[in-house]
Amino acid sequence: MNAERTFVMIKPDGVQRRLIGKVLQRIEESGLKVVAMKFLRVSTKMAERHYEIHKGKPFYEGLIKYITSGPVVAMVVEGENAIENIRKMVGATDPKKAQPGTIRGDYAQHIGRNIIHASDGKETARKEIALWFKEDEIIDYSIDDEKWIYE
Ligand code: IDP
Ligand code: MG
Repeated sequence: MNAERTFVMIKPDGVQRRLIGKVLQRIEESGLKVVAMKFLRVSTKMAERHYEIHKGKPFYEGLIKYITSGPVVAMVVEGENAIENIRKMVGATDPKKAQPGTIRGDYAQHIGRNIIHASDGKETARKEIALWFKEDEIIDYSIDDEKWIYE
Protein backbone atom coordinates (compact mmCIF):
# COMPACT_ATOMS: atom_id res chain seq x y z
CA MET A 1 0.00 0.00 0.00
CA ASN A 2 1.30 3.40 -0.97
CA ALA A 3 -0.15 5.58 1.79
CA GLU A 4 -0.90 9.21 1.06
CA ARG A 5 -1.95 11.93 3.50
CA THR A 6 -4.43 14.73 2.99
CA PHE A 7 -5.85 17.60 5.02
CA VAL A 8 -9.59 17.64 5.71
CA MET A 9 -11.62 20.20 7.64
CA ILE A 10 -15.27 20.12 8.70
CA LYS A 11 -16.13 23.80 8.30
CA PRO A 12 -18.16 25.86 10.83
CA ASP A 13 -21.48 25.06 9.10
CA GLY A 14 -20.72 21.34 9.33
CA VAL A 15 -20.18 21.69 13.08
CA GLN A 16 -23.24 23.93 13.58
CA ARG A 17 -25.43 21.52 11.65
CA ARG A 18 -24.20 18.61 13.83
CA LEU A 19 -22.65 16.77 10.90
CA ILE A 20 -19.28 15.92 12.49
CA GLY A 21 -20.34 12.33 13.16
CA LYS A 22 -21.81 11.76 9.71
CA VAL A 23 -18.74 13.12 7.93
CA LEU A 24 -16.36 11.11 10.11
CA GLN A 25 -18.46 8.00 9.56
CA ARG A 26 -18.11 8.33 5.78
CA ILE A 27 -14.34 8.76 6.04
CA GLU A 28 -13.93 5.84 8.43
CA GLU A 29 -16.28 3.50 6.60
CA SER A 30 -14.45 4.08 3.31
CA GLY A 31 -11.36 2.47 4.83
CA LEU A 32 -9.39 5.69 5.11
CA LYS A 33 -7.72 6.34 8.46
CA VAL A 34 -7.70 9.49 10.62
CA VAL A 35 -4.08 10.07 11.77
CA ALA A 36 -4.53 13.53 13.37
CA MET A 37 -7.53 15.51 14.53
CA LYS A 38 -8.34 18.70 16.44
CA PHE A 39 -11.33 20.90 17.25
CA LEU A 40 -10.54 24.58 17.12
CA ARG A 41 -11.69 28.08 16.37
CA VAL A 42 -9.72 29.34 13.35
CA SER A 43 -7.98 32.72 13.71
CA THR A 44 -8.23 35.28 10.91
CA LYS A 45 -4.48 34.95 10.34
CA MET A 46 -4.76 31.19 9.96
CA ALA A 47 -7.78 31.49 7.64
CA GLU A 48 -5.86 33.97 5.48
CA ARG A 49 -2.88 31.63 5.25
CA HIS A 50 -5.05 28.62 4.43
CA TYR A 51 -6.98 30.48 1.71
CA GLU A 52 -4.05 32.61 0.45
CA ILE A 53 -4.59 31.38 -3.10
CA HIS A 54 -8.09 32.92 -3.17
CA LYS A 55 -6.99 36.39 -2.04
CA GLY A 56 -8.47 39.08 -4.28
CA LYS A 57 -11.38 36.94 -5.49
CA PRO A 58 -14.89 38.39 -4.98
CA PHE A 59 -15.83 35.73 -2.39
CA TYR A 60 -12.56 36.01 -0.39
CA GLU A 61 -13.74 38.33 2.42
CA GLY A 62 -16.89 36.29 2.92
CA LEU A 63 -14.86 33.09 2.92
CA ILE A 64 -12.57 34.34 5.71
CA LYS A 65 -15.62 35.41 7.76
CA TYR A 66 -17.25 32.02 7.19
CA ILE A 67 -14.24 29.94 8.19
CA THR A 68 -13.64 32.02 11.35
CA SER A 69 -17.32 32.13 12.34
CA GLY A 70 -17.24 29.09 14.63
CA PRO A 71 -15.21 26.02 15.53
CA VAL A 72 -14.03 23.54 12.92
CA VAL A 73 -12.72 19.98 12.99
CA ALA A 74 -9.30 19.77 11.32
CA MET A 75 -7.78 16.41 10.49
CA VAL A 76 -5.19 14.50 8.54
CA VAL A 77 -6.50 11.46 6.71
CA GLU A 78 -4.32 8.67 5.38
CA GLY A 79 -4.77 5.91 2.84
CA GLU A 80 -4.03 4.78 -0.67
CA ASN A 81 -4.97 7.59 -3.05
CA ALA A 82 -6.39 9.51 -0.07
CA ILE A 83 -6.24 12.95 -1.73
CA GLU A 84 -8.34 12.00 -4.74
CA ASN A 85 -10.60 9.64 -2.78
CA ILE A 86 -11.61 12.34 -0.31
CA ARG A 87 -12.15 14.92 -3.05
CA LYS A 88 -14.53 12.44 -4.72
CA MET A 89 -16.31 11.83 -1.43
CA VAL A 90 -16.59 15.60 -0.84
CA GLY A 91 -18.05 16.39 -4.29
CA ALA A 92 -18.05 19.54 -6.43
CA THR A 93 -17.33 22.93 -4.79
CA ASP A 94 -20.84 24.12 -5.61
CA PRO A 95 -23.34 21.82 -3.84
CA LYS A 96 -25.80 22.53 -6.65
CA LYS A 97 -23.43 20.66 -8.96
CA ALA A 98 -22.30 18.02 -6.46
CA GLN A 99 -23.53 14.48 -7.13
CA PRO A 100 -25.93 12.81 -4.71
CA GLY A 101 -23.91 10.47 -2.51
CA THR A 102 -21.19 13.07 -2.00
CA ILE A 103 -20.98 15.03 1.26
CA ARG A 104 -21.74 18.35 -0.41
CA GLY A 105 -24.38 16.77 -2.66
CA ASP A 106 -26.17 15.24 0.31
CA TYR A 107 -25.82 17.90 3.00
CA ALA A 108 -25.25 21.32 1.42
CA GLN A 109 -27.18 23.80 -0.73
CA HIS A 110 -24.94 26.80 -1.34
CA ILE A 111 -21.36 27.29 -2.55
CA GLY A 112 -20.70 29.65 0.38
CA ARG A 113 -21.78 27.00 2.93
CA ASN A 114 -20.36 23.74 1.62
CA ILE A 115 -19.58 21.87 4.88
CA ILE A 116 -16.11 20.53 4.23
CA HIS A 117 -12.63 21.26 2.88
CA ALA A 118 -10.18 18.74 1.43
CA SER A 119 -6.76 19.32 -0.15
CA ASP A 120 -6.88 19.36 -3.94
CA GLY A 121 -3.49 17.82 -4.78
CA LYS A 122 -0.20 16.44 -3.45
CA GLU A 123 1.50 19.81 -3.07
CA THR A 124 -1.52 21.47 -1.43
CA ALA A 125 -1.91 18.50 0.93
CA ARG A 126 1.72 18.77 2.02
CA LYS A 127 1.43 22.53 2.59
CA GLU A 128 -1.92 22.37 4.40
CA ILE A 129 -0.88 19.51 6.70
CA ALA A 130 2.24 21.49 7.66
CA LEU A 131 0.16 24.63 8.25
CA TRP A 132 -2.42 22.96 10.52
CA PHE A 133 -0.44 20.30 12.36
CA LYS A 134 2.90 19.93 14.09
CA GLU A 135 4.74 16.77 13.16
CA ASP A 136 4.22 15.19 16.59
CA GLU A 137 0.44 15.71 16.37
CA ILE A 138 0.26 13.22 13.49
CA ILE A 139 0.20 9.64 14.68
CA ASP A 140 1.76 6.84 12.71
CA TYR A 141 -0.21 3.67 13.49
CA SER A 142 -1.91 0.80 11.79
CA ILE A 143 -5.40 -0.58 12.22
CA ASP A 144 -5.65 -4.33 12.23
CA ASP A 145 -8.26 -4.45 9.46
CA GLU A 146 -5.87 -3.07 6.84
CA LYS A 147 -5.25 -6.52 5.36
CA TRP A 148 -9.00 -6.62 4.60
CA ILE A 149 -8.93 -3.20 2.95
CA TYR A 150 -5.74 -3.31 0.86
CA GLU A 151 -4.55 -6.28 -1.17
P1 IDP B 1 -12.85 23.62 -2.97
O1 IDP B 1 -13.19 23.85 -1.53
O2 IDP B 1 -13.81 22.65 -3.62
O3 IDP B 1 -11.41 23.24 -3.20
P2 IDP B 1 -12.16 26.27 -4.03
O4 IDP B 1 -12.43 26.72 -5.42
O5 IDP B 1 -10.75 25.98 -3.64
O6 IDP B 1 -13.11 25.00 -3.75
O7 IDP B 1 -12.76 27.37 -3.05
C1 IDP B 1 -12.49 27.34 -1.67
C2 IDP B 1 -13.75 27.64 -0.92
O8 IDP B 1 -14.15 28.98 -1.17
C3 IDP B 1 -14.96 26.79 -1.31
O9 IDP B 1 -15.01 25.53 -0.70
C4 IDP B 1 -16.09 27.69 -0.82
O10 IDP B 1 -16.23 27.60 0.61
C5 IDP B 1 -15.56 29.08 -1.14
N1 IDP B 1 -16.02 29.55 -2.45
C6 IDP B 1 -15.52 29.23 -3.67
N2 IDP B 1 -16.19 29.85 -4.66
C7 IDP B 1 -17.14 30.59 -4.04
C8 IDP B 1 -18.18 31.47 -4.51
O11 IDP B 1 -18.35 31.70 -5.71
N3 IDP B 1 -18.96 32.06 -3.55
C9 IDP B 1 -18.79 31.83 -2.22
N4 IDP B 1 -17.85 31.02 -1.74
C10 IDP B 1 -17.03 30.41 -2.63
MG1 MG C 1 -9.64 24.31 -2.97
